[in-house]
Amino acid sequence: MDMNDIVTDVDPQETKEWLDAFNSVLEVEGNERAHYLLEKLVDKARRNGAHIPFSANTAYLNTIPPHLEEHMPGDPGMEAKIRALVRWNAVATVIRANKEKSDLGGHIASFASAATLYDVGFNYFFRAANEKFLGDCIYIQGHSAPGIYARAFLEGRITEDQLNHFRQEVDGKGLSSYPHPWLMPDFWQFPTVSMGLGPLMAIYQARFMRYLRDRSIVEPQGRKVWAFMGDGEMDEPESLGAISLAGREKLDNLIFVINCNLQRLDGPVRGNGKIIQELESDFRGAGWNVIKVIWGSYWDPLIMRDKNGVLLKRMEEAVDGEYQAFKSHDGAFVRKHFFGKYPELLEMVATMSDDDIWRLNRGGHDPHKMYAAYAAAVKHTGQPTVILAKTIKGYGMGEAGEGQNITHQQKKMGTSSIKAFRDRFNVPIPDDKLEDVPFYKPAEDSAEIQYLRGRVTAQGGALPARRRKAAPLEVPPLSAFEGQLKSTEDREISTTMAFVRMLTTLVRDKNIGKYVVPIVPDESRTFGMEGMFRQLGIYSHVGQLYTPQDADQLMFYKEDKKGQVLQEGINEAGAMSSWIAAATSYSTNGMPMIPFFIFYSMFGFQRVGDLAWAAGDMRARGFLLGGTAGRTTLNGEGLQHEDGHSHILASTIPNCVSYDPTFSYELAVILQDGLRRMYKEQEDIYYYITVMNENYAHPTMPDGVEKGILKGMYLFREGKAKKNAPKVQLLGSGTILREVIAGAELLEKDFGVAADIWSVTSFNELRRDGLDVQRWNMLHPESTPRVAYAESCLKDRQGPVIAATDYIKLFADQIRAFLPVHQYVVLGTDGFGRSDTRRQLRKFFEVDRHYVAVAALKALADEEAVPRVKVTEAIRKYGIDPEKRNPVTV
Ligand SMILES: Cc1ncc(C[n+]2csc(CCOP(=O)(O)OP(=O)(O)O)c2C)c(N)n1
Ligand SMILES: [Mg+2]
Repeated sequence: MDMNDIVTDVDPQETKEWLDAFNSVLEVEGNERAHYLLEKLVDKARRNGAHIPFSANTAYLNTIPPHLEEHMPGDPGMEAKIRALVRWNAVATVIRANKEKSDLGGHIASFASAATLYDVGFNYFFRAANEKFLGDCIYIQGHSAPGIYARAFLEGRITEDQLNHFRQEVDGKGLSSYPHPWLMPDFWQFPTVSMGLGPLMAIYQARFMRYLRDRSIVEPQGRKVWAFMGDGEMDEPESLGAISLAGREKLDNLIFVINCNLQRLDGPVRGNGKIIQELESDFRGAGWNVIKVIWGSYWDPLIMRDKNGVLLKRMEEAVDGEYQAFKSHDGAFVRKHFFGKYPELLEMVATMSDDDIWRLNRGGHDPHKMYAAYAAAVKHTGQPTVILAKTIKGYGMGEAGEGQNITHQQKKMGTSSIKAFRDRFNVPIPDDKLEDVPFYKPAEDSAEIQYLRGRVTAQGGALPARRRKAAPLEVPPLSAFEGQLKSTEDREISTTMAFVRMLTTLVRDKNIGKYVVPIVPDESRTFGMEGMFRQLGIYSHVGQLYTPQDADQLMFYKEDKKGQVLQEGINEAGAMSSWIAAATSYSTNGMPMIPFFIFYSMFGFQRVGDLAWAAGDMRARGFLLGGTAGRTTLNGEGLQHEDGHSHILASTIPNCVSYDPTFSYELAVILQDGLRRMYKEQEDIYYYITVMNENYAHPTMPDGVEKGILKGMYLFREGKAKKNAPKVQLLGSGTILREVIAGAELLEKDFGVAADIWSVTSFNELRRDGLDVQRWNMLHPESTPRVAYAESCLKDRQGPVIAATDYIKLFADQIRAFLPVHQYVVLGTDGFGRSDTRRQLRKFFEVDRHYVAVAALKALADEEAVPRVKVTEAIRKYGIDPEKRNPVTV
């Protein structure tokens, strides 16, 4: 209803008749019938050509009317007391951290606005994991962490000493600034503080839980995913980016709670509009159940008396900037500027004092309203629910920040504000102690603590809490990949093809096959994985409601409720979120899953890098496969597709282990060991492996190379040297190793140089090993120095070392410090890619066999092992233009 029309109602009598008729339908026949009639009327109007403007909004009122609110059980007075203590300890945590040690930071205002949202959830709705129940998943807004610690302190799970070490983690006992499973692995489950990732990951978490249920891997228990977020956070594309998926998939195990305190860091979220109304229409449009909790109980009598709709009109016309300003002042200000606009409204509050007006609360600060919203949300079926709770940022901070634009950054409060805060929440701290802002915890046998314990028991345990391990899986031995360890003879295949065969072996494995989760963002055909559509089925909660176009084909497009493949559409961020849900299933579901997310390597780390970082924090275990990898391997596709740096990005994630293998046996060794480390030993690491689409023959695995493959390099072939021939050490990875092998042959044949060839499966792992050794040696100056693995490989070898890869030079350059005193020359693919044939691209980027040979000869010439003229000779012989422009700059 457009409230502006009320004033211009041309026939109030007629309006009244219609409304009376409608009211009697509502009362006698109920909501559904009333809705049906409305739809009929709208349809009739449209068919007659009436233009009825679309509105996905409802009035700016609570969605649940007071008479339909479910009542909160328990003792509200006692809960208010406990909540006050949580508030106090949260504030004390931050103030103390910024008092004694300067600049540790922390946030007061966010939790101050959200305290009731969490409190009601913890008391009645969030169910912990225990022997009988796997636990609800709670995504807590990062900046609310102090409040969560404060509650855990009252529960006896966190000590005062720990609170005193908020944000002081280095010595081991401190509390992390935000939810980080890496830092507090028994406490935090979900990293949320990079805004937008929490909402996105929560949607895919809910979806993955449904997948596990539909595939009968985890029994249905009615678990819920609760995700808390800020209204400012909703501006992140990631926050809203997947809500249509949640609506489409009818994820009724998912509840979003958006704390609409109308402010973000700098100022209002929608000063000139209304964030709650905007989000309501977004979510309703995406098929969600929307519950608005705007007004607290003190408003109910006023709203009831608003027969002519003037109050609602005023509520609708005020913008968020005004609502924020109202609550940064006082009751008199609200009377003047809110109610004062219309005489009827002034009249309505005439008998109320300014204090009474000030007490008119917002929905998100009213536990009864929040309880009713949560109770409705958990019962709602067929749709995900979003609760839009209106609150005040910095609630209770008074002049130190309540409703003020500066409040987000407030880490300190003056003594008078602390005193006001204490008085407002009735915390029993005497005046002479206030300066110190001490923590407060009632005695163990106090009514408060006993009550709190009762709530924890009723909810099945305390939250948040994280499971570290699950039962290990039985991992197949390397011999399971026998086919990949042998030569392909004349058959030319790509490492992608080899990978798909290994994946096929794995899904057929009787012990772990069903736990494998292949994930693709609309690229199955690119990677030759379309056979899996039919073999494994594509997961769809509703099965397949149509006969696919290719039903008569062997490998038709099969959607299935029990499908194993997650086909995420063109959606790397969503696919990555699915992968994270699967890769942390050992923790969230007590059921290890083995996800393989295969994507265009260029649309991997650089596209979803922040999620990859969060995956590290979350201790994800699984495989990421960068397909069509390398800057010159993906011929034809050009600048936006050719990846020359994903390995560098992968190397920045401390627990991501990465490899760039060339041959299928290398891939088999890496994969099998990855399974062993992650699923048997339960190491909190994940893998990034690049695979290519270039076809070539693969040799049989040489004896005894497994260890070297895993450590990062091994001797692939010894140079055939005539006595006294000059020697070089050639290093290569991925498809460029083949250019290195060809380069060695040229050197031998054309210049009589003997080249040892090393397959470097991981420059990244070699660097990690080298750094570790270097550090140990620095700290143990008088012990026998340890030797980096790369050095141990090359120290007894002769000649300069030349490395070539399909990645930027930095990739191979990483090991420079850990080589023996040899010269080290690196070739790589710095610069923007372009479309052409592989041969042309390798020439352009100067990583082909000819450049390998020239680089080796130049290095030898610098050591006076060959005359310089030999280099010139090679340049001429191989048709290289010395005046060619540097590929980095063109
Ligand atoms: C991706 C990202 N960008 C920026 C920030 C920095 N930041 C932290 S909190 C915040 C404002 C949050 O506002 P809102 O979501 O409304 O939460 P509130 O504190 O108001 O509850 C910003 C910009 C961040 N944490 N993550
Ligand atoms: Mg906000």
